Amino acid sequence: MSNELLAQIAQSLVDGDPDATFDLTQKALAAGLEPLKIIREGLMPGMNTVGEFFGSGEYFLPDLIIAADGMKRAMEILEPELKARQEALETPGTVVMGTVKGDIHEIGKSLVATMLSANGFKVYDLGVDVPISTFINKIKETNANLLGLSALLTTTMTMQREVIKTLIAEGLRDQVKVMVGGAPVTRSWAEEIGADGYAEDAMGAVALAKKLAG
Ligand code: B1M
Repeated sequence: MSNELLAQIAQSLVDGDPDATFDLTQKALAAGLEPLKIIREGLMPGMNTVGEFFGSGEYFLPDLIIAADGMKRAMEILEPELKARQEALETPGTVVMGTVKGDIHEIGKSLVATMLSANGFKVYDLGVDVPISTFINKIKETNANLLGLSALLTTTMTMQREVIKTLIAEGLRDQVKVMVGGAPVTRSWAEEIGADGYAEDAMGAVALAKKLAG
């Protein structure tokens, strides 16, 4: 039953039916499925299939937009559930986070931000297409000890390096630990650009942030 529901959620994204994604997600929650399981085993596989179809030329931009709408609507009901499941924790740190300049992919970044705040971090989510100066100003303003940079495009990954270079130039590099992530980002890329860590997914980002916050 639960596997069937998760498969239906994935399929609803592939079919471009946001209403069905929303209804099925509600049904899955009502059936007692954990929100993280719904994301990992329903929504993510669906988005990955949509991405593959787009990559192979079978789907076009509107298909991506509709799928993203379905995922966002599902996240609207899952986010409060994710937060509600965490106990009140001592704040392990302050995170400034966003998707880098030139990149408007927001879903993964928002999921990471939600999971961090659900785990007690104070999170300043700057959104998408964030200029370097906005990251820098927010770090100065909030005295954040962590910076999260999301990039979903091979063409915008390089912005992560530019942000780190600017942190060094501004004398802020010792103040913040930098985490990077996003579909094309790898551990070796993180090392190459001098980031402090890489996480593959939102749970990995929480574990990494806890480690980096010391
Ligand atoms: Co875009 N897109 N897209 N897209 N899109 C990808 C990324 C792509 C892989 C699809 C493909 O071709 N197969 C491809 C990138 C190829 C590449 O460069 N390697 C691509 C492309 C090419 C494009 C455009 C250039 C298309 C065009 O215009 N011709 C364009 C670029 C726009 C821009 O940013 N300037 C574009 C546009 C869009 C939409 C706007 C239509 C839409 C986004 C809508 C939105 O976010 N509001 C969109 C979508 C939906 C996708 C796919 C299908 C799904 C992304 C997603 O939301 N996944 C995507 C294919 C794919 O990824 N399989 C694709 C679900 C989300 C929960 O996962 O974002 O990976 P993800 O986040 C994960 C991890 O990556 C990680 O944790 C998250 C949760 O587990 N993570 C972090 C993310 N950030 C992290 C930060 C961390 C740690 C972990 O620490 C700080």
